[in-house]
Amino acid sequence: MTLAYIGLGSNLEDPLAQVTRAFDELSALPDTQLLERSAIYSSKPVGPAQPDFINAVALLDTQLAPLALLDALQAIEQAHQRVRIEHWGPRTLDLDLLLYGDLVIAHERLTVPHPYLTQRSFVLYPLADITPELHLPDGSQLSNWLHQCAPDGLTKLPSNPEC
Ligand code: A4P
Ligand code: MG
Repeated sequence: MTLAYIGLGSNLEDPLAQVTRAFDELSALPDTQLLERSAIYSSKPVGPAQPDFINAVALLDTQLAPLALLDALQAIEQAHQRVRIEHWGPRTLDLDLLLYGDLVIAHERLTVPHPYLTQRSFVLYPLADITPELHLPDGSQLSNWLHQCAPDGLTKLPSNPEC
């Protein structure tokens, strides 16, 4: 079994519902357990002008190999009627494989750690909700990256927004 961190993002068609449903779908993946969910955040878009995002991170314990896990993540994106129009553009659901154990992967379909992991507050802060003491495969500490990345435009939502 391998610990894998997944970044969830949505900014179309009820983003909070998209991300909530995606957590359930991650927990139903074969040979995989959903161990932890971060808090849910609202974030200002990085990239082209578009609606604000909802972002979160999930921690999985999985027996799926990295490319099989990517296939499974893309199948979930497809089930959310994800349409790829514009790079970094708006989307109903984006699932990024952030970390897969301590592996470093440079495959034509898959780069791990995710290339922008250390630059994005909407990834770093939810990762720290789950594993504040996390180290990246190169030995660097999540907490050091966090201190270099201000949480600009990032808002933690109350755990039960209905309350
Ligand atoms: N791919 C390679 N490595 C990975 C990986 N580690 N995880 C490949 C997932 N996919 C990976 O992705 C394009 C291809 O990347 C996939 O076919 C896969 O084989 P995509 O999701 O179709 O395209 P994209 O999302 O437009 O591009 P990219 O580079 O993945 O963008 P990001 O990094 O996902 O950023 N602003 C806020 N506030 N919140 C967000 O969540 N997200 C993005 C998209 C931009 N701005 C944002 C947010
Ligand atoms: Mg992506």
